Amino acid sequence: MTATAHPTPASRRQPLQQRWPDELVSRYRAAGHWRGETFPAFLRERAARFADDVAVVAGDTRYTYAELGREAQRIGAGLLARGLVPGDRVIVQLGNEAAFIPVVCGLFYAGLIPVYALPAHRLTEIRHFALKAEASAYITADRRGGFDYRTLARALVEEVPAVEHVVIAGESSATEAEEFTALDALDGDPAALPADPDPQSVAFLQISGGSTGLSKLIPRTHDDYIYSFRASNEICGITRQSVYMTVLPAAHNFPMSSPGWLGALYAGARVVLCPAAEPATAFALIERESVTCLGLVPPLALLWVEAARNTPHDLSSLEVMQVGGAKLVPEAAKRLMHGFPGKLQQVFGMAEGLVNYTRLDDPDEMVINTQGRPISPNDDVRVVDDDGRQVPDGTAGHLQVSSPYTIRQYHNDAAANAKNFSADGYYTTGDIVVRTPEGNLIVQGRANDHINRAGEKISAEEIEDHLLSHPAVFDAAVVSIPDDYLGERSCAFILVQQGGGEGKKPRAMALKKWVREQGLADFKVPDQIVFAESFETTAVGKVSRRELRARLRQRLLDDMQQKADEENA
Ligand code: AMP
Ligand code: DBH
Repeated sequence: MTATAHPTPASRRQPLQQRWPDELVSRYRAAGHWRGETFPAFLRERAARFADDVAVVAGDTRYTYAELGREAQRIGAGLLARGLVPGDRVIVQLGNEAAFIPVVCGLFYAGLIPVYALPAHRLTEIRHFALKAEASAYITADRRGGFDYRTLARALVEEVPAVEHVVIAGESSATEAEEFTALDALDGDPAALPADPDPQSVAFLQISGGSTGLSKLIPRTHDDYIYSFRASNEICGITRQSVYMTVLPAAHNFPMSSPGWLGALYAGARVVLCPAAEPATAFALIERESVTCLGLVPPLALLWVEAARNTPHDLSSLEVMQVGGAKLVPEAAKRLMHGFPGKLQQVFGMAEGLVNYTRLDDPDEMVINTQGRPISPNDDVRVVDDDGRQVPDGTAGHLQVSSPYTIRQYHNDAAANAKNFSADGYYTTGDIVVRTPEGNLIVQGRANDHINRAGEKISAEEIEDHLLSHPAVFDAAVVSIPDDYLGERSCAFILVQQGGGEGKKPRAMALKKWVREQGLADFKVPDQIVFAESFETTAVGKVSRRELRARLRQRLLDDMQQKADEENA
């Protein structure tokens, strides 16, 4: 392939790496956490060992382990036959559909590096992933949920020519098949698949919710990630007899690895992909497939528990109901604990690594009041004050962690690396937590300005930048506001331009439309817009964005409280 045909030759790309200090590598190996397993090796082994067992159920499609292996190898070998080479990065943007798992497994077999996008992402995000990861290919759907991903694909290849291959899953007409490659048309010789990779090499790039600016890319290795779901299986009781249902988007780290569909495949269990999160669809599937374990974000769990009261469906197969991604308050936890069959499990995790679980045999009080404790005896968790000094148990502080499955660096992002890792390599999660004497963590809030909207993380800074690009906006501050249903919603405070030709005050709807038109995931559009007269930055000296956001937020909360008091008076 010539340099012009491939604008970023493999040799000139940012290398993929994730390295732990030698001393830790020895420790993790000696402890049996890192066993030298790789994705292609374990997938091949399961395809042979559990050949006739059902591995994946998605809509009307069922793959046995042997069929999944064949389908994944066809896709992997087919991509190599089209000119991709091991090490190339491939953006995958698919929902909970039949193609998802074979595509991801196919990339593993081919030594290609998946970059996981969510179905909600739009051009702004996908372009960012393509540039940051230096991706060569994009695998997506035709039309899903009223959105045509082929229009996104066209815009992407136009703007990022290095993305030379677009593969479309789903029904493609003949003309489209010429423009893009149809997933079904991929074909190649499985004998051409490469030898297994180094277990310490990077297997894929996960994405972070993004606390500042756009999402960061998270390189995870074979050894570290496989350890995280193998150990999760034990904690969550996943065995060959389990049926794990993926309700949240399968590309999200929680349903992928905690223990997720990967944990389920590792155990030889059955994975059910739930195409929609509403109770009617999900409950019917739970009954039909006798689902034993699934994970939800708190607002969804609360919606389900209401619906479960008088559902005609039999949910009694449920053994473990996991809730995580955002804070579950004790009152809500109590409701869930008594509203579903099986055990409630709180899960506090992050795509960067560390995952905490309440254990299935923990006392109710602990399951209700804490977000669990780390997976591993080698999870070195510390809670520190603003100056980095450790605080005693029971005192709130910043959560930091060094662990056999927590990254030591983001991909291709020196600024984020400088900001999010301590001098001795600990990842600073951005969460404010209290540790109990038993070692459980209680999430109190967070140190950085992101909005956790029903588990979807939104960077205040990213949305402010988009609002500021509107000609009538002088300044913008985006904050989180408590919301009964979502946990948190986003609110944008706007200062409009005074005078001038373009100073006409825009309407809230127009600003929301503006943000949407920047080609962003819908969940990032501000839920609420408040026009402010001033930002009252009157205090001496410069007010930080953080402080400004905190003040505006407090002002709005005070107003809301006052209104509520007046109504009650
Ligand atoms: P990300 O880095 O995008 O994977 O998001 C991980 C973040 O989600 C964590 O650092 C927490 O802020 C938040 N989070 C995940 N699970 C929980 C939970 N159970 N309770 C509170 N916050 C959570
Ligand atoms: O929110 C998350 O990112 C998350 C929550 C629970 C996660 O990545 C996980 C479990 O693995």
